[in-house]
Amino acid sequence: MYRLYVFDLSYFSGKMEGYLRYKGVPFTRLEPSWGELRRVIYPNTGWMKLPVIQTPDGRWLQDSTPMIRWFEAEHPEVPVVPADPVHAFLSDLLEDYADEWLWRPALYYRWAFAKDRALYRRRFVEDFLYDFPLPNPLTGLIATIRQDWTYLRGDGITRHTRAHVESIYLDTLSRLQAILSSSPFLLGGRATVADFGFFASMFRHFSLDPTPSRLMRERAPAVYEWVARLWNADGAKLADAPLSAAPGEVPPGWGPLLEDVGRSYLPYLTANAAAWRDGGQRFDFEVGGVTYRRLPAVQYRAWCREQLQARFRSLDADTQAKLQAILEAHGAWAPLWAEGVIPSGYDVQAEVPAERRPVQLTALARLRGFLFGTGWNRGSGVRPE
Ligand SMILES: N[C@@H](CCC(=O)N[C@@H](CS)C(=O)NCC(=O)O)C(=O)O
Repeated sequence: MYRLYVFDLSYFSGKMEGYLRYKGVPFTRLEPSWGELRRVIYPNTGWMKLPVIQTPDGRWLQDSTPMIRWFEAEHPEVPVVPADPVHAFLSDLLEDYADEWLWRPALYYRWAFAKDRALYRRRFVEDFLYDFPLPNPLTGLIATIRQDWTYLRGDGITRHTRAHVESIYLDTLSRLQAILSSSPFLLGGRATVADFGFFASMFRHFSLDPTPSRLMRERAPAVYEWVARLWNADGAKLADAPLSAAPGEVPPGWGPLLEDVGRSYLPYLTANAAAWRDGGQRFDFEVGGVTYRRLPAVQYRAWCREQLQARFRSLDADTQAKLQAILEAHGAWAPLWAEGVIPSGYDVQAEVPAERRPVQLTALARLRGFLFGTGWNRGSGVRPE
């Protein structure tokens, strides 16, 4: 049995659990406390982040996207990567976009509004911080301040940018509503990695947190329905369900999402990777008429960009030509290659990207982990030479 470590309220945990349920891969579900996160997950992976999977032979896996690729290779039945290479690349691109670009609005809606914040202050303590050695109300207060510092103020959210952050959620809702009003999943009758990418935020944050959930129910009932459909779907029963697009075609309704990717996400990924390469901890990024200031340079996201470029280059010439035409038509070609290839150094020590090795933690790392958890970058965040 695989051992899946999750937080019940977490974005990427919901994505991973939804994926394993859909695939029919059996797993034991574990919800670690803060103490277990420090004692078990941190030394074995170098990071205090979930989801994490321990394989039956004792290996540790981390990061939902490479974990899904790992499972696709180990359990090829019920594939969620489309067979057509054009669809496969586009769904990888949307998965990555949804994973990383909806994170900021998801954290914003959870922690910026009084009702949501009060609920999650309490849930954090009851779900996993119950063994933090302070009285619960104080623990909840510290956790709230930490989320605000790390993911709101620390991620460029101010009164100047909040309308833009909200527009990312609201625009995504209308794009998904348009697709899911006439299709069970994003590419027709079966789920793909693109569905699981959007599921991360749409399930555990937007459909459940009071403020964005109300917006979803009012504006995008088909998205609300899709969240439950995906959670309940048995992929094995959908193996022959038809897709909504012929090989090589852009699936219906994906155009506006690809335009968002080209307009906002890929330029962000490039700015992030360039800041990482140049040794900066923080960088400013302008998009949609606003400037996000002092965004953290995130090594994992430099790796995401590197992976998208590598995946494109691994395709045959005919597929590359088709994809280039599609990406150009949606303004996503030039931004994919701006500044060329920027090595991330993220998984240099790993044989497979998802696999983690035990690490020696210094006393300082242990103390920092105890007080604040771990930050955006895993371990020391080794930069490539
Ligand atoms: N790249 C990772 C991200 C994992 C992640 O950010 N997990 C969040 C919960 S959704 C976490 O554990 N956060 C703890 C923290 O904020 O330190 C993935 O795809 O799984």
